[in-house]
Parts: sequence; structure tokens; C-alpha cells
Amino acid sequence: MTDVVLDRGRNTYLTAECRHDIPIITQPTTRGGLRVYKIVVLGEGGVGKSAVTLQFVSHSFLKDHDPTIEDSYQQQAVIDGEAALLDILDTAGQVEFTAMRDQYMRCGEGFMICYSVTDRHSFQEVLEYRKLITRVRANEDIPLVLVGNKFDLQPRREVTTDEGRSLAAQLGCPFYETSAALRQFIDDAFHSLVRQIRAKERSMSSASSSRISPRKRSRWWRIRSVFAFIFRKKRRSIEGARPPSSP
Ligand SMILES: Nc1nc2c(ncn2[C@@H]2O[C@H](COP(=O)(O)OP(=O)(O)O)[C@@H](O)[C@H]2O)c(=O)[nH]1
Ligand SMILES: [Mg+2]
Repeated sequence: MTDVVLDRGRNTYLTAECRHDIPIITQPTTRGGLRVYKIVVLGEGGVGKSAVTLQFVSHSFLKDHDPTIEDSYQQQAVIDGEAALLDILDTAGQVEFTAMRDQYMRCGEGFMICYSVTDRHSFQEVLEYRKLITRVRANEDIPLVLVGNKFDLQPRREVTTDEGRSLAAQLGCPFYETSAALRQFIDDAFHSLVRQIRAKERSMSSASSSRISPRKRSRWWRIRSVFAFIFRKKRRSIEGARPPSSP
């Protein structure tokens, strides 16, 4: 069994950590020297997942994107002064299994759940998407952002901003009302995911460095104090050997 497989959807190769026949290893990956952030965009059909994604990657609003297309897009960005490569899967609501979606769900580092502020049903479905993530990634603290899209369509609004806010509080994640049509708050939503992934990584690395066992630490302290003792002794003997300084 090789460690690398062909991802037919993107004609690229996936490293072992993304294969679904072996356990998930949440090792950060890099491409061309850039840290790759794997992001999955979820939500009911028609809420604007593709419009939001394509605005982020290509700064254009496509009115009629084929609703059945599920594809991934790469976009570089500088977030808080640090370069990043976002690898975004724009899911499409097919119920059937797709190998690419499965891989992204297992290897995704951040998830964006979208609803449309003009469609209450899509808002009610948010919790189902949250459950879907939990099913694949149980017991994991997953970076998440809630997006209420199409806020430019005020006359057709069915979900208030407060309702969105309180659902985000329930999910414990940031919340943005976006407009793919006007390209508003799109970058903020994606950047917030990268920030959460970085914060998670920082807290994991500080936790692992503080995980030095007390035994190891005491061994280090013992060595350190032996050296300090020898050093003090040597200094005293040098000082003792010196002729007394004249007044
Ligand atoms: N007015 C408005 N229309 C939008 C917005 N986002 C998406 N749409 C439209 O909503 C429809 C569905 O969008 P699409 O991105 O295909 O939804 P998806 O199925 O979730 O990927 C399309 O006709 C889009 O042009 C938005 O922010 N404002
Ligand atoms: Mg779509």
C-alpha cells in the first residue's frame, strides 16, 4: 500500500493523512512552502455556498452556478501578516457518497455552515450540518463559522440577525451575515476560520510542550543544580586562590 493516492476530482495527489482507510492525522500540510488550510463549506442547496466561495477566490458573482457541482478551490491570502493557502471544498447537496467530500470531511480543518437569511428552512438545517461534522469528527474541537448569506435581500428576509447570533452562540462559533452579491463580509468569514485553526494549533503546541513529565523536569533540574553547584565551587576556589587585593 502506497502513501500517496490520486485525487481524481482535482487530479492531484493526496498524502496518507487524507486517506479514509487509515486514521485521521491532523498534521498541518504545506504546498509550495505555504501552510494549507483545508476548509469545507456546508449548507442547504441554494443558500449561496458556491457564490460565497467563488467571490472569495475569484472576486466575481456567478448568478447561475450549476447546483450539482462539487469542487475544490485554492486561494492564497495574507491573514494577520502571515501567508496562507486556503483549500476550500464547495460541497453540493448530493446525498450519495462522494470520495472527495468524504476526504474533506475527514481531513477538513475548518467548517463553514451557511444558510440564507431569506430561507428559514436552511437556517433550521444548520444543526443537522453540525451533527454531520460531529458524526465524522467526534470528540474534536473543530473550528467553525456560521454564515447567514444573502443579507442584501432585506425585503425577503425570514431570519433575523439576532436569531443568527444566538444560534452561533449555541454552536460556540463566530457569526457573519454575508452578501455574495455585494462581496460583503466574505473575507471575514474565511479569515476567521484560519484564525481559529491557528489558535487551535498554538494551544495544541503549547499543551504538548507543557506536557514534559514531572520526572523529566526533575531530572533536568537535578542536572542543572549539579552544574550550578560545580560552578559555584569553582568560582569560590578561584576567588580563594587570588591574592588579597591591596587596600
Ligand atoms: N441576492 C443574492 N443572491 C445570491 C447570493 N448568494 C447567492 N445568490 C444566488 O442564489 C442562488 C444560489 O446560489 P449558489 O451559490 O448556487 O447556492 P449553493 O447551492 O448553496 O451553492 C444563485 O442564483 C445565486 O446567484 C447573495 O448573497 N445575494
Ligand atoms: Mg453550489
